[in-house]
Amino acid sequence: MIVTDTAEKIKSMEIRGAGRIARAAAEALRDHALSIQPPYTAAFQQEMERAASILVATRPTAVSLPNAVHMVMNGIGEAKTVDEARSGVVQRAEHFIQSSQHAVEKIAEFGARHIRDGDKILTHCNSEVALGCIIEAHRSGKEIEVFATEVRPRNQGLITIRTLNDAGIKTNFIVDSAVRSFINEIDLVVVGADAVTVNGAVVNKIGTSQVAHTAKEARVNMIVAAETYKFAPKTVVGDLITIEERPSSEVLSDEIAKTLPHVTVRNPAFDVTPAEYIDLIVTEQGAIPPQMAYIIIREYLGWDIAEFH
Ligand code: RI2
Repeated sequence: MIVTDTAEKIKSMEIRGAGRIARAAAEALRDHALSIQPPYTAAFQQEMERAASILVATRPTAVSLPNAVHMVMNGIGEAKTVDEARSGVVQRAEHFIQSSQHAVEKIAEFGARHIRDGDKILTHCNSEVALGCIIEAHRSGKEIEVFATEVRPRNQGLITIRTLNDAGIKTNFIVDSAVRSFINEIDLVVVGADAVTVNGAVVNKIGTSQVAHTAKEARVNMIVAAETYKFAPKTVVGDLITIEERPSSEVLSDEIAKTLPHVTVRNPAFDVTPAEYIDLIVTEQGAIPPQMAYIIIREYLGWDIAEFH
C-alpha cells in the first residue's frame, strides 16, 4: 500500500531531509485519495485521517511533515461528496508539492546573495535548501569553497560532497570533530532546519549546535535555510519539539554492543541551536532574524490556535 510504503521509507530514511519527507507525505496522501473508493464522505475522511496519522508518526522531529499533512487534509470535512473530498486532497497535495519546490528555488536565490565571492562556507548534514544557496552562489560566478562534515552516524555528508562535487564546487570533507580546527578559515556557516520554534531556535541534525557555538566563538556568521513550513505552529502554545532518538545500532553494531553490558548508546538525531547563535533564517518569503519566527507562523502557516486544544 502506498501510504505504508512511504511511511516505511521515511522511517528507514530511504526518503530523508525535512523537505523531501514533507513532499513524499503529500504525494502519498494524494495517491491514497485516488486509490480508495469509500461509500460516503465520512468514510473517506476517516480513511484519510488514518493514513495521515501513519505518515505523521514516522519521524517526530521534522515539523515539515505534520505541516504538509495538515495543509493537504485541511478542509476535508467540508466536502459534500466523496469526489469533492478526493479532488480537494489531490489539489492541496499538488499545491503543496509545487510550492515546496518553488520555495527551495527562492531560498537558493535569496540565500546565495548572502554568500560573497571568495567565501569559504561550512555546512553540516545534507540540506537541499542549504546546498541550493551554495550551488546558486557558485552558479552565479562566485568563487567559493566548502567544508562539509561527515555527519555521524548516518553519514549524510557523503550525499553532500557528491552533490557539491557534481556541481564542480571545491570541497573539503572533514570529520564532525574537526569543525573547531577549521573554523578560523571559514567565512560563513550555512545549514538547513528540521524545525524552527516560535522563539527562533533551530532544530537540526545533531552537531549543529556545536557548529553554531564554535562559529559564535570565532565570530563567524551562521545562516539557516528553511522553508516557512518548517516553522512549528504548536510551539506558540507551549509544545516542545520532540527530538528523535534513533536505534543504537546506527552508532555501534549490536554485536559489539552485546559485549559491553555496562554501556548504553545514546543516539539523538537532532539538537537545538538557540536564536542568539543564528544571524538569519532565509525563507522563501525573504530572510528574517530568528526572533521574527512568530510572524512566519502567524502569517504563513494557517493553523488555527483552536485546533491545538
Ligand atoms: P532539507 C535533515 O534531517 C537534516 O537535519 C537537514 O539539515 C534537514 O533534514 C533539512 O533538510 P535527516 O532527514 O529539507 O537527515 O533542507 O535526519 O533537505
